[in-house]
Amino acid sequence: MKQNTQTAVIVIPTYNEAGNIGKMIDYLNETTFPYIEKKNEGLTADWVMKILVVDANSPDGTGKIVQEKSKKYSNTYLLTETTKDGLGAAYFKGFKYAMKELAADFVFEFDADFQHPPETLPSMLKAMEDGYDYVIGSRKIKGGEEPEGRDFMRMLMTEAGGFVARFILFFPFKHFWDVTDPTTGLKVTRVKGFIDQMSFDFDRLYSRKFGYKVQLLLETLNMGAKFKEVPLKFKNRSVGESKFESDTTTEILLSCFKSRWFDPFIQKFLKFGIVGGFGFVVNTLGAKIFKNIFITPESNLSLLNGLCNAAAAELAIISNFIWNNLWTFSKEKIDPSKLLPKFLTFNLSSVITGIIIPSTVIAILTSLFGDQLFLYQIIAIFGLTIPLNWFVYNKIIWKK
Ligand SMILES: Nc1nc2c(ncn2[C@@H]2O[C@H](COP(=O)(O)OP(=O)(O)OP(=O)(O)O)[C@@H](O)[C@H]2O)c(=O)[nH]1
Ligand SMILES: [Mg+2]
Repeated sequence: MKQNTQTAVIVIPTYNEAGNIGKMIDYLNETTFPYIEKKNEGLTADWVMKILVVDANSPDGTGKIVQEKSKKYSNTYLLTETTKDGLGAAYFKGFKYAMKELAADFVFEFDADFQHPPETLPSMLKAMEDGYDYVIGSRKIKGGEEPEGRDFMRMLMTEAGGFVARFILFFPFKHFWDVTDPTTGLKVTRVKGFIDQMSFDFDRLYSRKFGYKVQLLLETLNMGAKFKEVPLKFKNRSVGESKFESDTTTEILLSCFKSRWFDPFIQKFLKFGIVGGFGFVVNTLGAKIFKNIFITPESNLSLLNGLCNAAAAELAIISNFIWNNLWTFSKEKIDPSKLLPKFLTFNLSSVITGIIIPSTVIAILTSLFGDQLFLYQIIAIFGLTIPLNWFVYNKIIWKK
């Protein structure tokens, strides 16, 4: 029978966790891993489980304890940082090490302080066996929970913060609805195709602290990860001091905002919007300028207005085409040999999406609901022209 061996590395960052880390390493090695080895909970693979502690050179001797444990358990490793560099930085170092030195197929993000029950690990491994790429523990779905006795402010921060984070990161798209706990700390990610495709340069992190969680969440989902949430019964920290800082909430929300703002899709859409807005200016101003140039006392005004608008509209179409090609879709820039046919298609589609379809709809709306031209124009521009253009540009004109 073909053997199916998979390596999972549990990355545990620590700062002053001397009261927890020894117990955690013992518990994982003596209770959790043997349970996984016996293929409980429907597991089928031979899981090689490893622990990697990334210690921020803790003054309380956390590192010493891990070193002692690594003598006892050959699957337990210590990576010591020179200083406390932030949670995100610690995970970046840990992921790199797990991939290069420990042959990881999967990497876990896991807390030393027993807030993430080790009992959750088997169900996460099972999901990975089922083909998921990214499995996260959620406090918000059925079976998940927040610890008891949390003070009101912290509860409020988690609830409101979680919702706002979700909104900023994903609204109105699919993951706004299906990611219920965007700031959860417990995760496992597939290395092949995901972790091994990421840059672990710290400078690209919007936050080296807790905020890295939301940045990586968006990035991993953007990479097309098949993701699933499993219930997380979040506990109060077992012993030791909380490293939760008063600026953590702000820092997370800022990371959400930056992650979304610099998201390639959003950047593209913003540029598309700016180019379109500029096209609108070219159209209106252009018509005025042409009129001033060509008007004479003998002019037929209706003919003149129509012609000036047509010329200005064409100018706007040309401007839209040029700027979208050079800027919005710079990564999908059209090959010079195809420029003419693409431009003609663009022209035709602009007439259809910008004039024919909206004008027809405006006419229909008027006959149905009476004369409300301005309202119908707004509906037509935002409800039809913009989405249709976005679709045509992405799927036809600048299709990769
Ligand atoms: N290596 C490293 N570990 C860190 C750093 N900051 C926090 N940690 C550890 O990472 C774990 C998660 O940190 P946080 O979730 O930010 O804070 P926490 O202390 O668990 O907060 P509570 O949930 O209130 O207990 C903790 O167990 C810390 O020991 C850091 O800068 N470097
Ligand atoms: Mg904690």
